[in-house]
Amino acid sequence: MIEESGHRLFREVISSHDAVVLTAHMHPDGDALGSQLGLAAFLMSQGIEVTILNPDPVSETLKFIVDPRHNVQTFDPKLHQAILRGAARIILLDNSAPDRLGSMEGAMVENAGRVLCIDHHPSRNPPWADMILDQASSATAAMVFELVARQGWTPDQAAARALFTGLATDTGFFRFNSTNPQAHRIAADLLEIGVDTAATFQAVNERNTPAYTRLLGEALSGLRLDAGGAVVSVRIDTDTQVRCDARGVDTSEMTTPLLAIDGVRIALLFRDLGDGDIKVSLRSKGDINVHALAMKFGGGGHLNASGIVLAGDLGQLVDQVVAEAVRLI
Ligand SMILES: [Mn+2]
Repeated sequence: MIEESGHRLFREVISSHDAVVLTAHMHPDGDALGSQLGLAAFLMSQGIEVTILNPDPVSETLKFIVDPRHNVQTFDPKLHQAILRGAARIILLDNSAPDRLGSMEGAMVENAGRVLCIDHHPSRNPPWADMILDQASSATAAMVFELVARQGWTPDQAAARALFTGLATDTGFFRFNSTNPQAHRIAADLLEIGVDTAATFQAVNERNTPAYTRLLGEALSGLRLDAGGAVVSVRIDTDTQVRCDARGVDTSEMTTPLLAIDGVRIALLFRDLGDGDIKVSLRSKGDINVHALAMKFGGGGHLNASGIVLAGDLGQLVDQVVAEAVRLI
């Protein structure tokens, strides 16, 4: 639940500015974009002009929540530096860490004195002037719903769909530990507005390409087990991605079938990004803290779901991260 001071701060911001810029973390996921679009719809309903500016473009999968009234732009220093400098208020959603802002990090830090951050991740001393933080919240979209509901606003269909997508994706469609009673209450409210849960699930999770599915098959068939079967890991090298014609696909959800193996408590997926970087997706069950594990390697995220992007050799990194994971069992 958002504290009273958070609601007051939010009211103050919306009543004192007639134009705001909204932004979120790099590679905006369902919650970053969903909370942003839901908030944008509310702000626009209050006569506030909204500019949405993100470090990276909207992914193909999430385009279904972008309705035509929103112009979601990708940050280009030449075009947008001046917009950030001139903005009376910048609202940063679903992230408080400057180093998760990608190409916008410098410009955002420079303007930190006018940033309001709304987020549910653990934070590390962020530089922003104002913050509404609630680690107990399932999603930033849930926080936005709470904030706008307090202002007496009922989301319209498109805003409800965007907020539901944020809430549903961050909770793994209400399966993850982060799911709480409030998440279900908000979901119920959004369903009453007319959100189609089956269509949302299909739009998010059932649009895989044959290339993705081929890559999934290859990845799963090479699984490695450690710690007596409690740690499972797979690696996806560049050759495999080329062979499957699946370069650049998002593989983070491939951890789901790995975590579904009986006895597994930590699932790790290593993917060579082909540019010298290795991406590691970490998932865990129960109280096993893969966030702490990710932080050891410079990554971040949540207790049960985290990520690392690190330069290095795929084989070596697998050995290092698996060894640390085994120690958590
Ligand atoms: Mn989130």
